[in-house]
Amino acid sequence: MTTRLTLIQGDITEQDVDAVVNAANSSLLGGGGVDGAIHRRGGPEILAACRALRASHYGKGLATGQAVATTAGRLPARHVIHTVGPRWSPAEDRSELLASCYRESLRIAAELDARTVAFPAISTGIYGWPLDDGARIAVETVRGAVRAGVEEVRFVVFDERGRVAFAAYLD
Ligand code: AR6
Repeated sequence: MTTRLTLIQGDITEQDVDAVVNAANSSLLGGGGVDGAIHRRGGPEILAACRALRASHYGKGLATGQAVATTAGRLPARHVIHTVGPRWSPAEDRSELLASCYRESLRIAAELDARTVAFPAISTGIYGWPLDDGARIAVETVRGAVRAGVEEVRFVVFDERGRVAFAAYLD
């Protein structure tokens, strides 16, 4: 079975998929951008689940490049997979950490038997990663890491710039 890679311009919180990936930070306790939108729209159940993770296995928070799942609360999705992208650095190549976010999130999606997974353009907002490079890493990594059972990986971009950046690698 082949995994379809699709592209949608819109709001990731509105996606009717099995799992939505959150561009979180290591605290797991919320923030701006995608993270803020997911917690606002998903409601307090997600934050409660994140607090429980911090109180158990993730006392020091979630490391960059790793991923962990919680309930999706009131979102249309069933699961939120929180992953921590690297901040862009002009001095250091952190591409492998960004690729790891996509790989680890897909691994967890497969563990959850998710057939449809929506990804934002991790690190390309508040964390400052150049959009074009972020799109390239996203698409190349997902192509190389498709998992049995995952039928669709949907890249959800906020604006036209994002759409153009991802379309260049998906065509
Ligand atoms: N739906 C789809 N894409 C969105 C949405 C949305 N609702 N909102 C923003 N984007 P960002 P990061 C796009 O900043 O760079 C938070 O404070 C946005 O245009 O959400 O990984 C966390 O807590 C950009 O292209 O994530 C962390 O501290 C992309 O999603 C930090 O920000 C990612 O932007 C993570 O920063």
